[in-house]
Amino acid sequence: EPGGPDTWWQRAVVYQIYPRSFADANGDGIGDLPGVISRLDYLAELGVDVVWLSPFYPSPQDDNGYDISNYTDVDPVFGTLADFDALVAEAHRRDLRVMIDVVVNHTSDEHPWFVEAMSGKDSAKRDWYIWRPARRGMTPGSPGAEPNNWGSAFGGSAWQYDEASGEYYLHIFSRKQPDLNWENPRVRAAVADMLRWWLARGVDGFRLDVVNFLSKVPGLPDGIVGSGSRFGDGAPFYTCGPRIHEYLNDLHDTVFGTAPTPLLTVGEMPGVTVDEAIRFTDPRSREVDMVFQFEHVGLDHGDHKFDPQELDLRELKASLGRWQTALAGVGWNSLYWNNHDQPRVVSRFGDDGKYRIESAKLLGTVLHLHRGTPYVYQGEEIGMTNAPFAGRADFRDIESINHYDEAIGAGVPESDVLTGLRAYGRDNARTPMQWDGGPGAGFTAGTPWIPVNPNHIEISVDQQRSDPDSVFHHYRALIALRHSEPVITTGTFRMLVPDHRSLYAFVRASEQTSLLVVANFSGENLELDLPEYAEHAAGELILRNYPDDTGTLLRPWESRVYRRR
Ligand code: TEU
Ligand code: CA
Repeated sequence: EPGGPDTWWQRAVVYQIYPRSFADANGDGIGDLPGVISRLDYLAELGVDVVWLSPFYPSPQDDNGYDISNYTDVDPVFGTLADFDALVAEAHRRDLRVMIDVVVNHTSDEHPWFVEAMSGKDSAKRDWYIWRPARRGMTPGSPGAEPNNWGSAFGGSAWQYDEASGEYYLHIFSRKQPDLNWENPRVRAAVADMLRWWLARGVDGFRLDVVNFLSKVPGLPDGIVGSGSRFGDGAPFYTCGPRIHEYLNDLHDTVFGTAPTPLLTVGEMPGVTVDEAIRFTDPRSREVDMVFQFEHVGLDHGDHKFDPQELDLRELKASLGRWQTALAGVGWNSLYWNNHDQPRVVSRFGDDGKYRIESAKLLGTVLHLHRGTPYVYQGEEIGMTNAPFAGRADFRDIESINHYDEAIGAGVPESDVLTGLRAYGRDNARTPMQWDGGPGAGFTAGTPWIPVNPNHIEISVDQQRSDPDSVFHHYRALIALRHSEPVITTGTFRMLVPDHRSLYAFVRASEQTSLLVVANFSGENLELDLPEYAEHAAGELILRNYPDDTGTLLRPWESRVYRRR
C-alpha cells in the first residue's frame, strides 16, 4: 500500500543538489562532493529522505555535466569515486538515500564511444549514434542539407556535419551532446551494465534525464516549421516514441527491479501527457515510479520559453488538478516547482519583494500538500530568488547564451531578450547556495564560478536556522507533516473553486481525517467563501504563514492548513 516498504518513496521528500553550486570544500569556486558531505547534517535537520545529485561525472562541462564523457567515474573538479563512496556511506548513516542523475539519451562528444564512432563509417561504435547522409540531392555540408529540419534545444540545427565522413550526427541538445542510438541493442546493454555498476555502489535511485526521448520515430520525419524559425519542431518524433515503453520495461526488469531494496526511479519527460504518464507510472507497467512532467512550468511561456506571459492561476489549478485526478489510485505524481532548469518559484509564481517570505511558504504548502512525492531544489527551502543578471557576461548556461546570440542576431531588442532571460534563464537556479551572509555566502572561500546573489546578506541558511518563523522552518514543518500525517500520502484530492483567479484551495481526505488547504495567490486581501471552511476551521489550524488566524479573511499570500478528524 502507499508508503509501504516497496513504495517508501510515496512518503518521502527528495532534495535536489546541483553539486556545482551547493558547497565548495577546496576553494576553487566550484561545488564538489566533499562539500556535499559537509552539509549532510543540514539535510538531516531539514528532514528530507533522499538526496538527488545532478551529474558529477567526467564531462567537458558544455552543458554543466549533462554531457558525460565517462559514466563510471567522478570528474576531478567534483572529487573522486572514493568521495562518492564516502558520500553514500555518510548519507546512509543519516538515513538519507542517494539518487543519481542518469543521462543516457546522449553522451558527450568526448566520450570514448563517440570518439570511436567518429573514426569512420565502419567503426564498431558508428551505429551507437544516429548518423544520416545529407538530404537527398543536396551537397553535404551546405546550408539546408541537414538530414531533416529539426532544431536543437540549444539553438541551430539538431544535426552536426562531419566533414571526414560527409555524414551528420543527431544532437537534440548541444552539438557536444550526440544522441545515442537506442535502436542498437549494444547501446541498451551498455547502459544497463553501467546502471548495475552504480547499484553495486549502493545508490538508491535514478533520475532519468529526458528519458522519454530515447525512442525516435523511424525515418526521422521533418517537423513543423514554427513562425520565424528556420527549423522544424522534431519533438513529436522523439517524445514518447514507438519503443519507449519497451526500453523502460527492459531497464526495469534487468536493472531497477534487481536492486537489493526497492529503488526510487523518476523519468524526466518533457512533453509527456497525463495519459502517457499513467502508463509509465502504473506499477503493473514495470517502468518507472514517477515522472517529471512539464505542463505546469509551461503555463507562463508565450510563443517560446523566454517569452514571459502572466500566469493564470486557474490554468495552474486545472493542470495540477488534472494530474492529481488522472494518476490517483493508478500511478504516482512527482511534485516540483524548482530544479536546475527552472527559475526560482518565489520570483516566478510568488512575490519575491514585499511578500517573499509569505509567498515562499505558501508555495511550499500548496505543493507539499498535493498527493505525490515532493522535490525540494537547493535554496527553495530558504526562499532563494532569481538573480539580477545585468547582461550577457553574467550568464553561464549554454541555453541562455545561445538564445541571447540567436535573438540579438534576429534583431530582438536587447532589453526584451534580457527580460526573458532574467525571468526564465536556468542560471537563476544555479547561483551558489546561500549558507551565510559572508562574501562567498558560505559556498566558497574562493571566487565562485557564477556570482553569488547579492541578497544572500538577508537570505541565508544561517539567518533562518535560528528563526522559527523562517521559510526553512516552514519547509521542515511541511516535511515533518508528510511523515506524520498519512492522509497527505494516501488521501484523496479534491480541487475547490477552480474558477477563482487568486484562491487555490483543495481538500485531502481519508476515512479518519480531512485537510483543507487555502492559499491566496495575490497581494490583496481575500474573503473566503467556502462551505468547506466552516467544517474544517472547527478542527485545528495545523500550518500557517501568518502569526495568527483571521478567520475567513485571507491576507496577501496567506496560506493555511486545517485538519478535521
Ligand atoms: O533537461 C531537458 C529539458 O527538458 C530542459 O533542458 C529543457 O528542455 C531546457 O531547459 C530547454 O527549455 C535535461 C536536463 O535537466 C537539462 O539540464 C539538460 O540541459 C538537458 O536535459 C540535456 O541533458
Ligand atoms: Ca570545489
